[in-house]
Amino acid sequence: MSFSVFFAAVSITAALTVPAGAQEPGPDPQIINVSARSTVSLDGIWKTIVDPYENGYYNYRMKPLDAAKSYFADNDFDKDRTKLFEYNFNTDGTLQVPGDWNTQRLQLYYYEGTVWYRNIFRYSPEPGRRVFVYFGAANYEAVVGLNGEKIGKHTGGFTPFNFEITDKVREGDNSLIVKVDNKRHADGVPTVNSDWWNYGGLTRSVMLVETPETFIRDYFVRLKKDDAGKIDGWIQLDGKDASQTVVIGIPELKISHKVRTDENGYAEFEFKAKPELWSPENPRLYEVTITSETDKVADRIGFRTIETDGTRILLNGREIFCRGVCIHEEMPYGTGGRAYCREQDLVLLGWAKEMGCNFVRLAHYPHNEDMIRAAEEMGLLVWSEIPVYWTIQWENPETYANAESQLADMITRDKNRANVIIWSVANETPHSDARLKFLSSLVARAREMDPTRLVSAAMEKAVVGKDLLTVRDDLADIVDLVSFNQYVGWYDGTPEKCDRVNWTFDIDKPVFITEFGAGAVYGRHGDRTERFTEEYMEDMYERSVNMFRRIPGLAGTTPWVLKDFRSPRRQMKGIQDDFNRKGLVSDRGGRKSGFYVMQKWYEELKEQYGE
Ligand code: GCB
Repeated sequence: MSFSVFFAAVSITAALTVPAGAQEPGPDPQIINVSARSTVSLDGIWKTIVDPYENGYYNYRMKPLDAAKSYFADNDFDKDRTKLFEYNFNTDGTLQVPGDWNTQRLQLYYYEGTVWYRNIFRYSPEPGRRVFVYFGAANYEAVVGLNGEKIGKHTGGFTPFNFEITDKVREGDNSLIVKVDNKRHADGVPTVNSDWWNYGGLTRSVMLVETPETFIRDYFVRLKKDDAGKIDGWIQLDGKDASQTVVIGIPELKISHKVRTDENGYAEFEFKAKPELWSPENPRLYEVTITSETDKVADRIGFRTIETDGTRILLNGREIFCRGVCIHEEMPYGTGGRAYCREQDLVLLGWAKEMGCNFVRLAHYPHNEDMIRAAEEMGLLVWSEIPVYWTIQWENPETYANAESQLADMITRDKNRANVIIWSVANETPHSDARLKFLSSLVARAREMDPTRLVSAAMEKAVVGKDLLTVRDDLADIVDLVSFNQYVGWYDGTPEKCDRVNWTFDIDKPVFITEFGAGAVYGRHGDRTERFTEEYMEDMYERSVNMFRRIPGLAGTTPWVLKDFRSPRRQMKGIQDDFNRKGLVSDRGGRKSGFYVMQKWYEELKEQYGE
């Protein structure tokens, strides 16, 4: 790709700046649909050591320690008191996995650094069976070790990764140790500045995934682009018996289609089919089985088309209005904390449904897999995003590689979900040539991996005249939507401004407002002009809705944000208390005034456009 060429010139300098310790190998290619496989859960209580100076990883010259001298060795002072050890997993604290550490231990509330996790699990390896250790996510960087050996490292806080441990796992007790570090980095994705809590830890489930020697690692099954009478896609096997006959079965459609994989374990397929289409009013999923000579995996897959035509978004050929809301992956009730399971996801998505949504923008990073699957079953369309947020290092090849691998991991995991219709490559990024190059490359990569969906980004508004607004961004020419965040009535003036401004667009693409909103404390009342009251919020939402009625080509809105969420940027005591208060629902579940304004408007739009 042109971008890689562009970066090749600067990569030598970058190589010199790779931090010490980065020599561990990266993970193996992602195994998809793990919940349908033979797995052993490693969730539960893990022993931990908080290590702010990374004593367990670097020596006093800040050189990475040999595994035998590091905490990966899991030496136990209690076993031999003649040896010098200055750590002991047995006597330190514990943390629940999955779960962030910030909300589990008061001392770790603001902590950004390294925590070591240890899980001792019993196992019985079987000949002919491969074993992988799979992490749903670890924020932000994880170095994994097993039985005293370092296995590898993964960077990026919101995507799954797996390492093969077939040759390392042993009969009986095994010690799995993970160094998780959530320090923010200027060259990271996201970078040092963001408006959400940097929850650290093993934030999603950890498990062993067992497979046959040659197994079905990945597949893409979808309605063929531009030919809705066919299903096409591909299959990727992993293992030494690469060339096999594989059968794609969809019993309800009486389909049983055979293909032969090549010497790399890869096969493409295409066959005629007329499935009932997935849509918000009929979230129809089919049982799909993929059976090779050595493995079998089952999934539930929906089929639909998504495209744009001028300013319209067409789902299955019919114009839709995306009645959405933005969601952070945070627990629905109580003190905050990263959400990690279906039950929590169902509450959040239930609130969106109650508001009248057919769409959710999962901000600003890939959410857990259950969130997407639950939304798919409930008939909620999804915008899925990577944390290329605000001002990241556009000229840094390492940063680009990191962003691209997060994008690829997100697409790999969720590409078979019918409800995901938009991949988003960024949020509110400042214009420059380097940024345009960076984001265009991400867009190209997303389209290359998945030609069947829309690709976009949350852009920003521009002022082009007195009270005349638009989007002026070269990125808008490249992506499929003119999607942008705007805060007229909150950051930009007061609510009456919504009555005055007009919007104009010279690009013939659907207009999509990916954010607007106002802060309010649930139950706080006052005059309509008083900030942080429900009255102010209501006024702002009512006037915003009236403004939206005048926006030509508007095809979707996702107010910011479903629920109050924790952010260290929100410091005003008594009002914010470390929460961004733009939630339509409070941190404890109270519906605020804006919720009902949106509910009413979405009811109207439902009548106009249908579900
Ligand atoms: C934005 C950001 C979002 C913030 C929000 C706010 O534009 O995209 O992440 O939380 O504004 O509340 O300021």
